[in-house]
Amino acid sequence: MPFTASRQFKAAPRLLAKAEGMHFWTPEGRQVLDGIAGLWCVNAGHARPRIVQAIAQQAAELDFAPPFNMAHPKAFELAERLVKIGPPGLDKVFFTNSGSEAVDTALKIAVAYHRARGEGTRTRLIGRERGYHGVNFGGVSVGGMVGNRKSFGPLLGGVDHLRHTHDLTRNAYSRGVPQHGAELADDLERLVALHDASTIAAVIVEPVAGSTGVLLPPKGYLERLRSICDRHGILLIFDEVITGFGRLGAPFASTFFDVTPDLMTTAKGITNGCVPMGAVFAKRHIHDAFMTGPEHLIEFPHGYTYSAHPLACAAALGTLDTYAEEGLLVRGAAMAKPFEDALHSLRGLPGVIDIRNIGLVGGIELEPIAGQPGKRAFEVFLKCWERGVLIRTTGDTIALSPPLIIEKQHIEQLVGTIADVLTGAA
Ligand code: PXG
Repeated sequence: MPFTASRQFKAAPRLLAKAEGMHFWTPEGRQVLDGIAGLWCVNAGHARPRIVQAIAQQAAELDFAPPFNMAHPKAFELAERLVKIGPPGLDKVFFTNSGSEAVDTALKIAVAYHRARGEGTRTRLIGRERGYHGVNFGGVSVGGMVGNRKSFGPLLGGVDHLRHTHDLTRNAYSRGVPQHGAELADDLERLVALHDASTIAAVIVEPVAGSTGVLLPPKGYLERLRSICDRHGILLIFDEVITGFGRLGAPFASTFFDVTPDLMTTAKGITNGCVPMGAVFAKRHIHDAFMTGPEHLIEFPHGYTYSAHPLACAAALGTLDTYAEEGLLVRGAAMAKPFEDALHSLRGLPGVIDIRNIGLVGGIELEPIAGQPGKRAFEVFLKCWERGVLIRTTGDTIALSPPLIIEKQHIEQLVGTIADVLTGAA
């Protein structure tokens, strides 16, 4: 099983058999509140009719169309719809089937782009400590979660990492973005001084890091990273696999922070999690740099059998319709305050050492049990599950990312259950 303690799971399996709106049901019919939108992906809630119908109709009409040398209309319709809601200037889209594939695709685009424009020495990729960019070799190489890296050999060569931005001594219990740490972006200048800008293709960061434990960018940090990249001709890639599609209360983190990357990776919420899909958004000039040479030759030798799969495109179009009809891409802004207040009410409960929040993302960091990192949070996860609430934990941080349709009573149940578990209430 993916990222699961398999023996522990086999001993006491946790199964889900049905889902609708804010809830799952187990095979025995027990209702479970979804506090994490599946895995940061079911942003509009479960089993939304427009998406269900779109997938069913598409399967009957055109189940598959080869994406090499051929195409189907919905792929272009979807790309056009996406660039309308995306950050300004990112008006070209390449489809993949997951966030991991989107990341590796974006890294390949970055390196090939510099080569196409005659700067083939720019091959180095810069990630960040504690970053998560999926599980393929490129993404793990630029990623910075040691548990995901240490077992897999030397990974990609020519990769370096910025320092992470997590700083409990200065920023504990910040509401929204932390005040301190913009200067950590200057770490990129250190890497430029070490490697020389002429060797660096791109920097990839999550605008808000999720998997590693909900780490928010310090105020001014992303702006500073953007300007250092500009100064040195380095492409800036935002990995928006979890922040895309309304998670922060704006369509993308890029929109929220008003910092525009050169490439942006997305997945998850693009289809509301219903059909696997990812997409890389690129600035037009990056796309155009490839459009040279003889016209019968392939400009970008990359892609997947299931790129722009018809079912995924149909699901994504149904998803965008649902988001638009219900204002979901900005609903997180309206719900952010009640969510923030509820989360911060946990301050002072046993074991809690920090609370972080932005939009509809919450992080509750717990003091690890000495010598047993991760155990305390995992026990909270198990107890919440027993009490009908699904949360996520990573290390000793509880990460919350509920569907964007969440109402106040769900926030109360979600946070109230965590409070009961932390205080040991029955
Ligand atoms: N980039 C980022 C920023 C992600 O969060 C990926 C890439 C990879 O996406 P795929 O579709 O290949 O899984 C992710 C995935 C969690 C959790 O609970 C987060 C992810 C996946 C599973 C669990 O934090 N993010």
